[in-house]
Amino acid sequence: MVNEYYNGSAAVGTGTKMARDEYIEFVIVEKTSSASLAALTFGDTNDATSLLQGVFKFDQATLDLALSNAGIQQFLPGTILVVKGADLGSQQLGYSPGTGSWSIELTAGQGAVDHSERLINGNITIGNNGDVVWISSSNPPSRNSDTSGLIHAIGHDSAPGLVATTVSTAFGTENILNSTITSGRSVSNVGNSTESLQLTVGGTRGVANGGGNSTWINGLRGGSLSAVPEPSRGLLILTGILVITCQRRRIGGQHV
Ligand SMILES: [Ca+2]
Ligand SMILES: [Ca+2]
Repeated sequence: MVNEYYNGSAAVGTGTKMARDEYIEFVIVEKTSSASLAALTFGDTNDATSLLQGVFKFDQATLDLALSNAGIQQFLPGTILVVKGADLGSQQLGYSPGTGSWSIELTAGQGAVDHSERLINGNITIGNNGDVVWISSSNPPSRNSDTSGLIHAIGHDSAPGLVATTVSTAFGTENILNSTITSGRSVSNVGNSTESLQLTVGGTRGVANGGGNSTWINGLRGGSLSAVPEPSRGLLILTGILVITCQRRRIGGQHV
C-alpha cells in the first residue's frame, strides 16, 4: 500500500526520471517476494489527476540484496519501502526485521527505475495542485488513462480528475485528500488499511506516520515475528511435546 508521498521542489534529478528531493513510501501488508514486487509498476499522475505520468518498477536484484542482508526469503508484513530522489542520500539496504530494521530506501535510477516501456514516459514529480501515487499489477499500464490494474493509490486534488475520481470509487473517498498542497509537505496516512490522510510538514520518510498508522504497522510487525518461532523456541516446544507423550505412555502402562 502507498503510505506517504512528499512534495518537494519537483526539479528532476538528471537521468533518474524523479524529482531530486521527493519520495514515496510503501508499506508491505503480507509476505511478498522480490519477484512479486518486481512484477508491479508504480508512479504518479499529472497535476490535473487525469492521466498517469511517471511509471517506475522495482529492481529485483537490489531487493534480493536487501533480503540477503536480512537472511530471509520474503519481505515481511510491516516492512516500509521508500523510493526517493537522488538528493535524499544513498540507498539503505540494511534490512533486518529480527533486530528492528524494518525500512529499505531505494534511490531513483538505482533500486527503483523508470519502466523501459516508452508509451507513458513522464517523470515522477509531485504536484501542488494535485497528484495520485499508485501501484499497479499491470506491467506497464497499456496507456496513460489505464487504471485497470491499480491495486492501491492515494492522492490529493481539490478538483479531482479522472484518475483521482476512479481511485475514490475503487478504494474509497478517504483515499483522495480534497486539497491542494504546498512544497515541503507530505500526504500521509495516519490510519490503518482504511486511510486517514493528512498533510505533514517535512514528512516521516522510512518510518510509520504516527497515530493509528504506527499502531497498525507495529501490529503487522509483531504478527510477522511471532509467526516465525526462533529455532531454540521451536526445539523447546518439541521437547515439551515429547515429554508429555512419554508421560502419557507411562500413565497408560500403569492402567494396563
Ligand atoms: Ca505528478
Ligand atoms: Ca512515513
